[in-house]
Amino acid sequence: MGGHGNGEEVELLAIWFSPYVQRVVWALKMKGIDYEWVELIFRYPKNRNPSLLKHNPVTKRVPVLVHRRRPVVEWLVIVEYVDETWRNNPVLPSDPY
Ligand SMILES: N[C@@H](CCC(=O)N[C@@H](CS)C(=O)NCC(=O)O)C(=O)O
Repeated sequence: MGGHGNGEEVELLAIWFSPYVQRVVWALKMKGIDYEWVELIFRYPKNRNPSLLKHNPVTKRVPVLVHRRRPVVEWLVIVEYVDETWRNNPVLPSDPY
């Protein structure tokens, strides 16, 4: 079951140590979007997550944002997508402390 951004299903295919993934996490947080974190295992390349192969078969890299079952890839594209899709959501001020 995915998280819900404005009542819509949102999943983030991710690995915890990726700086590219973290940039997307910040964008989603700043827009107040709920999402499901889908942690992938990259240790065994031949056994990649089927969800990743399905949603990003060309580069097979994360982050991949899956919104309404449609994938968006490349972190900068995803950040733009989040900004434009939830345009009416205020950007939450970040607290540095
Ligand atoms: N150009 C991609 C880079 C993403 C990327 O390199 N992700 C790494 C994790 S930091 C990855 O998925 N590596 C898996 C692999 O190369 O097999 C973006 O902008 O999102």
